[in-house]
Amino acid sequence: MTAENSIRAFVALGSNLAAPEAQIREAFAALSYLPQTRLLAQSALYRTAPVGYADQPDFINAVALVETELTAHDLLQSLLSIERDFGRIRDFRNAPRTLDLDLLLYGDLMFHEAGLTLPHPRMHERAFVLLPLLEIAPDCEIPGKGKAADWLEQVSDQAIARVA
Ligand code: PH2
Ligand code: MG
Ligand code: MG
Repeated sequence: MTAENSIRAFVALGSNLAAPEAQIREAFAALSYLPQTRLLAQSALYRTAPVGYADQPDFINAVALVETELTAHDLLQSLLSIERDFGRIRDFRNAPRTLDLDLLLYGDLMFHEAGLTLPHPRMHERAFVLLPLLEIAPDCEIPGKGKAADWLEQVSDQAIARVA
């Protein structure tokens, strides 16, 4: 059942430590168990070269679409709590991680405060977000940025391959 006050939100998943493929598959399951939330779609897994801090292993990335009655803040807190359950240690910015769950879009909300910016401020610059996102939502619009598909060309230099 779809509640009247439900919102569709997209979540980016990433891992490059401790069996990343298994981390991402288990993270999809954890998202499906969130309260007041349904997992509507999950992308394939993608192997991606690190963007930014380069001296670390390749990542496995994916994107999930959920429908939720949680507020954006509560959803974010739930994602951070799943990261902790998966043993995430916050060493330094962009450090290797067992699991990173980033809230990309929460309906068409545009919002900014310390700790939460929507849409995610770097999502349109990252092939590891755009490709899995477009796989499950080809017509996706990024509020303030336009069609997600129109940003693909600008990330064509970033290495990414769908996991068989
Ligand atoms: N996450 C980052 C920085 N760089 N690169 C890849 N390939 N995948 C990621 O998930 C990723 C990254 C910050 O969260
Ligand atoms: Mg991230
Ligand atoms: Mg994060």
